[in-house]
Amino acid sequence: MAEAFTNATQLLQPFKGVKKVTIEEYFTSGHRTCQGCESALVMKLMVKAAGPRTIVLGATGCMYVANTTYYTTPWVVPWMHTQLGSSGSAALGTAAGLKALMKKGRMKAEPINVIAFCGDGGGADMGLGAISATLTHREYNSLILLYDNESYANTDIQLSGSTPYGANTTFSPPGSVKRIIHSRWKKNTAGMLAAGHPECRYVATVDASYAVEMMNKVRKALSIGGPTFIHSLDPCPKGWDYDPMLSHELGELAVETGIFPLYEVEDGVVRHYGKSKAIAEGRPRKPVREYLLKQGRFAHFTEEDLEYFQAKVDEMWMKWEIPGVIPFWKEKREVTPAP
Ligand SMILES: Cc1ncc(C[n+]2csc(CCOP(=O)(O)OP(=O)(O)O)c2C)c(N)n1
Ligand code: SF4
Ligand SMILES: [Mg+2]
Repeated sequence: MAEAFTNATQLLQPFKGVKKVTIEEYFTSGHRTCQGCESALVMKLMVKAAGPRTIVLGATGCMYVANTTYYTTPWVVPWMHTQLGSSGSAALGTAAGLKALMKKGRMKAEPINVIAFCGDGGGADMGLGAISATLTHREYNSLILLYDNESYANTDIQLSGSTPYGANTTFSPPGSVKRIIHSRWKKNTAGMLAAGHPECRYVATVDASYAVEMMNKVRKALSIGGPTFIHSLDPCPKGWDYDPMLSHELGELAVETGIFPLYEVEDGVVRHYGKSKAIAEGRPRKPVREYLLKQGRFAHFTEEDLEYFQAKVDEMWMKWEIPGVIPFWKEKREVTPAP
């Protein structure tokens, strides 16, 4: 049976517009996420894009806990929980296990999608080493999707390495003596993983406000083979403190202000997408205040804080070696502020 073994992937063609998206759902009712939870939408779109021959592995966090409460679950495909920092290990182990079973003839040789998801706490912080290791193994096909709600949300909104500068979290409440408790800039997780993993053929950023683009990036990641990585920015009404009806709008504003660039790195080639492409080509960005001031977690910001945030985002687009993707610059360049 060894001859029957194949390392092929499913060839998932992109959806050509919203009307061509398949109607079958593999993440259905039965979850208990908050109203307006964008991460739940990301799960739904992710597995819709992948289709039924898929195994989903979920690290601890909201998308594990709220999706498997008291023997209920919205998952229609096979699903397994893994430890908070082990999305990478689960992806690699499952892909290797499937390969071994198929090679030995213990199961039918066919391409099965392996997707492991993690939150920003689990992926950008605790499980970064395991993700990095997985991205070095070209012989195993898997996708790791990091859903970034910018906090350890499930345990009541503690700050992570992905929390934006200045945000109010349970670990960084603004005080009367010190207003900005969290004074570190957010990690550049996708850029870091793309730049440092030559065996990984595909890294992308997504935002569920641009749903078809998001699903097509998932399909590309699963089709291309080897280990791949996607970073999704997910508005979280509870942690970001806004009316749930604003989730979609905030997802758009994160891109339109240039705070969250949409791009992919495929075999070393960087492509900006949609509004991020226009911004990279010189189109003006919306001021960051339009995004920040819609969220209670930035309600304590003064003009000075807004200016600092704006200057850092300006730097991403005006100074970085590859705008919005790879930092570092060779020489001093003037920064043109947003209008
Ligand atoms: C090793 C370990 N430390 C701490 C916890 C407690 N814990 C469970 S979920 C969670 C938050 C995870 O945050 P993130 O990965 O960002 O996912 P989110 O809850 O935001 O969806 C924490 C700290 C745990 N389960 N395991
Ligand atoms: S806390 Fe945020 S990420 Fe968690 S279920 Fe609620 S909206 Fe979703
Ligand atoms: Mg989180």
